[in-house]
Amino acid sequence: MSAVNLARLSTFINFIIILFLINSHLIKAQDIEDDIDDTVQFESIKPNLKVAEAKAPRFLLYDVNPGEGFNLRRDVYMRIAVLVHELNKKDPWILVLPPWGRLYHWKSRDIGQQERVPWSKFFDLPSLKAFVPLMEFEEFLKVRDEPVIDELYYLQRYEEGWDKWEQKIDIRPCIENPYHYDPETDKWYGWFFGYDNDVWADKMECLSAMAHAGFIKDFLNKNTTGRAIMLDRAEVLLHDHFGDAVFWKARRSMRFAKHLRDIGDEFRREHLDSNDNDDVTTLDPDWQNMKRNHGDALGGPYMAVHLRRQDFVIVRKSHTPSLKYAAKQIKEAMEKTGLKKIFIATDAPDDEFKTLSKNLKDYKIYRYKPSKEVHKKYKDGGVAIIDQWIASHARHFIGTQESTFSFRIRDEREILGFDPKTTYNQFCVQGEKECEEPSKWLIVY
Ligand code: GFB
Repeated sequence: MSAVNLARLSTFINFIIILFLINSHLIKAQDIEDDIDDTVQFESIKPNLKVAEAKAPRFLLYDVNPGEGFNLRRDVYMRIAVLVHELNKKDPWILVLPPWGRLYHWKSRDIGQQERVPWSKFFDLPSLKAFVPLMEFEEFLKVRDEPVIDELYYLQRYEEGWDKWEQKIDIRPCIENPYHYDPETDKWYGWFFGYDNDVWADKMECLSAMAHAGFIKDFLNKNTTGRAIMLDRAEVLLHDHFGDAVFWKARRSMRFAKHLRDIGDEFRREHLDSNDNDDVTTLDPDWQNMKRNHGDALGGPYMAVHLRRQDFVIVRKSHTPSLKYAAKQIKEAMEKTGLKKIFIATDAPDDEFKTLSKNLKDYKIYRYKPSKEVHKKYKDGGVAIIDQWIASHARHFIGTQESTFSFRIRDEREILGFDPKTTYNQFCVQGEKECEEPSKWLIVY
């Protein structure tokens, strides 16, 4: 064989070895069902080459009390996302996003099913993934051999109550239990995000908890061995550090899906003379690079209010103003700011909206109403996000006391860089003694 051919042969053999190495490593990386302590080594090919100490990731699933609304659920997501972020400092864990569904406030009946809704319908997944490793539930089902959750823990309070708040968690008899055991199959069944009997748990226990989310880390690391662990009633766990830089990273990563932002932006342009250039609200493509100072954002030339009605009128009666009194407060703020247009985000039925509008005759009032097509495609959740997006870009904002829907608009405005004076305003109830500014949770980087 000539020297040239020998050199060619040697290059070819090297190429095959590299291909083999890359391929073995890729297969290993994809094989997330492998044993936890697998080590990827290639001693037989090249002595001393240790590619990685690969641990197969575990999965953390969670769910929330069925009665809770969309924005409270977003808050619980942040607690769990921070927990998974912390878990990943030691071992690889993947957060499995609970599909949206069965929400009490999603009442539209003519837009098809509002269950098993993936997060990508509402949020930008690459942005979420930049904070914590995660996947949709459907993806989780694909990577599992069987649709099984190895260990399910139903969080609950301590039945005996407590005198002193201290962090603790204990396996306890269930106070209530929405899951049922089938002795024939030896499996636990339940609602499971609308997947019902298509998914099951091998083991189910109740866990009394009085703790911040991070406190459960040790329990997960030491007391569980399954690959997929689910925490139901995750709202029982509190924020580790509400309002710190990690909290805000999790919050900043919750960017709304572009298709919803685009619809909101179009409404701003068409009806409210508002665009990012003039309003100084342009988003950096990557949230991790976006850092705004208070007062950087100007906002569109309109005032936005979030007026929560429906169940609030009954359960938060003492903090929910009458329509007439709400209109009076809007008028006062319009006079103060000199703005002429009002954007109203509300869950009020049409007749209440008419009453409110009658009391605001001197101003141009706007409410976002989706086309049938948009409503069907993006559901009640998508419409709520579009409302929040438009309200977040207003020059002045007034929210409803104690509504997490209003809280999320305020955080969005923090991210965009609004002056807190334009953000932390809320409706008062006539004669209410303690109606002050809402608590300020200013952004921290
Ligand atoms: O988001 P959320 O947890 O806020 O629940 P609160 C309120 C839901 O009502 C929203 C609809 O997710 C929407 O589906 N909604 C409210 C709105 N305001 C608007 C709006 O301006 N526009 C649109 N399109 N939809 C808590 C609940 O609600 O209120 C609790 O989380 C409980 O479960 C409590 O019901 C009384 O914090 O306001």
